[in-house]
Formats: sequence, structure tokens, C-alpha cells
Amino acid sequence: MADKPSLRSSLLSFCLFTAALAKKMPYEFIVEQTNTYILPSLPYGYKELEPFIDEATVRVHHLGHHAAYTNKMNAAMQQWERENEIRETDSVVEKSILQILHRLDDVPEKYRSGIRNNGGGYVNHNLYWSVMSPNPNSDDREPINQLGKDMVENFGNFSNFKELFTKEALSLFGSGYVWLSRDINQNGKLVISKTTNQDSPFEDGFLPILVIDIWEHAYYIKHQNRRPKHVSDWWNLVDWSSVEELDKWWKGLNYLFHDEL
Ligand code: MN3
Repeated sequence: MADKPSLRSSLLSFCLFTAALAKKMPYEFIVEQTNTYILPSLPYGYKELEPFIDEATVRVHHLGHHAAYTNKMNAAMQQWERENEIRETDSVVEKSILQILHRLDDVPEKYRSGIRNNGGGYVNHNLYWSVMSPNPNSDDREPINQLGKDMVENFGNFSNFKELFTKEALSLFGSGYVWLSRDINQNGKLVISKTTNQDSPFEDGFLPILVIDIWEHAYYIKHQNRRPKHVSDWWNLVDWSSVEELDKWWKGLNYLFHDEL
């Protein structure tokens, strides 16, 4: 007679099952302490951002560009870890990529540009995917709750904020990102900033809660050189409840940015 599964093994399978169901948001990966990061899966299907971002763009952006940054960052982290393994007290794997980018000057020069470009590329894309969601009916979306209030305090009203953010996105020269962040040096004040290439806002002590990717790879298949169209389409996809979740998530992680890092 076959044994009945014990309570303990039933519980264990249940936990494994629910853990598999509770999918992590892409931003949650960036605080892991490891030298091998994985490409997060997207919180929506490749087609689901249509009609604002087409399936072909999302596929190549995630499986091509984001995957390449992930692999190259891991290669750089592993090389750094391997070559420094003798210094047990300063192990790379004791810091997350986020902490490393926050203190980029501490990275030995030999690995710095690899980590800046590919580590930045990994983290920036994890954030980018996290704050969009499908909006096939073009519903109006605006921040509410505390973020909505802070936005009024900082920018007067939501449409002023949108206008300022759009202006930054259209005026950025070359490739980069525009961010809305909390400035940890100004008591969490909301700030709009730009970064070029794959630089991250962490170097400036900003905790990003919203980001648009304005590299041409983010829109060229659909819009060719029409960046304004990419920006106006993207506003439809911004998911303000995800932005608020990310904002709350950072509040729980403030300790990561204390000086003793
Ligand atoms: Mn990109």
C-alpha cells in the first residue's frame, strides 16, 4: 500500500507551488547578492503592450538587448569575483548590483566600465519593464494616494509634471533614460533627471520610481526616428499603481543607501 503523503510533504509542495505562482517583479532582482543575475520574465506578454509598443520591439528589447546586458554584466562580475577571490573580506557577492552602482568609484578601474554599462543596462531595464502594464483601451491613468499628493506639491499638478518629464525625454541628446526619483539627500523629494548611455540614477543617490527608455531600440521598429510618438505612446502604458508599489518598496530598503555601504 502506497504511503499517504505526510502533512509536512504536502505543505512543502504547497509552498513550492505558491512560490512559483508569486512572480517577482523585475525590480526585485536588483537587490540580490550574487554574481549571477537572471533575466527576469516580463509581468505581461510580449503582445500585450500593443498598440503602444509592438510585439517585435518588446521581444527584441527583452530577449536581445536586456539579455545581452545581463550576460555581459554577469561575465564582468564573475571575472571581478574570480580575480579578487583572495580578498575574502571584500567579496563582490556580498553586494547587490544596485549597491555596486551606487558606489561605482569603488569598483577597480579594470571592471568599472563593464559594470557601469552592462550592470546599468540590467538594472535600468528591470525598472523600465516594471512600471508599465497593458492598456488596450487607452484608459486615462493618473497617480493617486501619497504619490499623487507629492506630485502636486512638487510640480503643481499632474499635467505640469507630464509636460516637464516629456520635455526632458525629447531634449535628451543621444541614448539614455528619463527618470522620476526620490532624492535620498533631500528627504525623498521627487526629482526628474536624465541619464545617458546606461548610467544609472543610483550614482546620484536617487531612488527611481518611473523611467522611460529612449534608446532608439525601444521604438525604432514602430516609430523609426519619431521619438515624440514613442514618448506619447508610452504615457498610456505607465501603471501608476506599480509606480506606487515601487515607491513603497524603496522606502523599505533605505538602509541600503546608508554611508556604511
Ligand atoms: Mn533599452
